[in-house]
Amino acid sequence: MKVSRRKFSKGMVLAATGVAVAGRQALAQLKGEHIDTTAKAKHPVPSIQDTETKAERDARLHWFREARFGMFIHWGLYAIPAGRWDGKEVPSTGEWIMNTASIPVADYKALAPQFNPTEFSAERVVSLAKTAGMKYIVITAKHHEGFAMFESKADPFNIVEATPYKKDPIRALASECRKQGIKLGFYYSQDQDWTAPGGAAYKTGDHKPPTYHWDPAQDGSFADYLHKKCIPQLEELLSNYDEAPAILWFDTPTSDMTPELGSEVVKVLNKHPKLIWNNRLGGGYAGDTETPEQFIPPNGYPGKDWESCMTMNDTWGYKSGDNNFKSAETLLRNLIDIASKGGNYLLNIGPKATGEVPQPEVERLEAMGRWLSVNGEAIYGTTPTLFGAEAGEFSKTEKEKDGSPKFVDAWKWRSTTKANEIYIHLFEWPGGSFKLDSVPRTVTGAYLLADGKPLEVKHTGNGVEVALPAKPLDSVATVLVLKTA
Ligand code: H79
Repeated sequence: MKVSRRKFSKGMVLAATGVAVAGRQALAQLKGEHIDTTAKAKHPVPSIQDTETKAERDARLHWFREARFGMFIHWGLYAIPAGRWDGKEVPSTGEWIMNTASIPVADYKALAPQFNPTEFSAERVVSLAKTAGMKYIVITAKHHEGFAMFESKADPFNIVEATPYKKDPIRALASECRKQGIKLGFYYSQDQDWTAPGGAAYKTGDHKPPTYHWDPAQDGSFADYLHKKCIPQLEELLSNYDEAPAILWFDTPTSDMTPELGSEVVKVLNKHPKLIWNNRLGGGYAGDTETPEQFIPPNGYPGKDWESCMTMNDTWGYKSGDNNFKSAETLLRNLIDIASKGGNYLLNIGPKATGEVPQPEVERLEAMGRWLSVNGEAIYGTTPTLFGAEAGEFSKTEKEKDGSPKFVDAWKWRSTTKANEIYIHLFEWPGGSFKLDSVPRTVTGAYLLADGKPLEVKHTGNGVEVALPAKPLDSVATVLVLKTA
């Protein structure tokens, strides 16, 4: 079946207006809303979040809170069609091509014998993440397409058994991450699986309820899929890679993941007390992290752990025709914005079917790394701004589609905090001096992080005025440090 732009648009509208209930739930989650905060009482098996103390949770999440910047990797068979099917551009993100173009299971599975990523180098990918200043990596072990990018005894549709490559890139990454001292997490699509009988499909779009499958080969029992493929593969991922995974990153829960079935997964997760897992398991489990997708929440999620996952262009999985890349400046300002609100930035790369990382992605990560090598102190291990109004304000007139007031960002500066420092990330260079009307600490000195030269500080009532040199030291963001007591 071919996809027309008109049909696709209808799917988007349905999803955007949340017509299907499960779709609405999943979209709420993408918007970062907590699904059900009273979940604790409702799920049959308590999860670690239900049973641990605050001190235990703080210890478990310590590295994640310090990290601030991670690499998402979307890599699978979808990198082969790279956004094109039957000679046409398919108008969705690359990793959704099977669903959007309604590709039958057998045709999609026929991609596996063509997958031979001989240019993949775990050493280069991990080095790239390190150069960028990233502290962790999360890679798609299995996306909605159902193809395991790891060696699996539980299901033959995997990179070792079904491709000429025959190697396990997750194993190579795990050993390289250990060597280079960076954490590794696994994305695993636990609910949607478009090639396993019984696996779910997102309950929205052009396909027909109740299953939204497009090929009878997808039909079956979700519980069977969960017990025969999902849980055994999660067990493999949790036990075959030494200290990895530090994170399990679930996605797009549907109504198929009942509290009972979700609790079957949680029994497995509970055996790994250091594991961090996100809020997308389903079944009423809140998980550890809020996961705003493709946006930065205006005020973060005060008191919660969170991570904005975002693409550099408009796709997660590689799409040959997508060159709509954000500038390194925008990406860096996003990182700073997120850090100032207490979150992490999980920034995506989409390697090609050969295993190469697209050059525009490499260049942007290298530019971010150059800034972080000078200014990282103002990002890693920081806590949120002590101010707040600098991020922007809710409009009194403009509304979002759902009727809530629209947040209008301001991009003059952001702030992050440590015990004895307030960092001011200046995007716009103020002429002569930088003024703060009110500082909730005593400022004892000031300098620019990039050169360390002392700057004159005037105390003005509750505030300060810091004399600045004529020009910024970095055109993207120059960090002013206020030493505080
Ligand atoms: O893995 C990435 C996405 O593939 C995944 N989450 C991130 C991390 C994700 N799967 N589903 N969704 C996000 C939400 C679904 C959005 C949809 Fe659509 C809108 C489905 C149908 C309309 C986007 C546009 C996908 C197909 C067309």
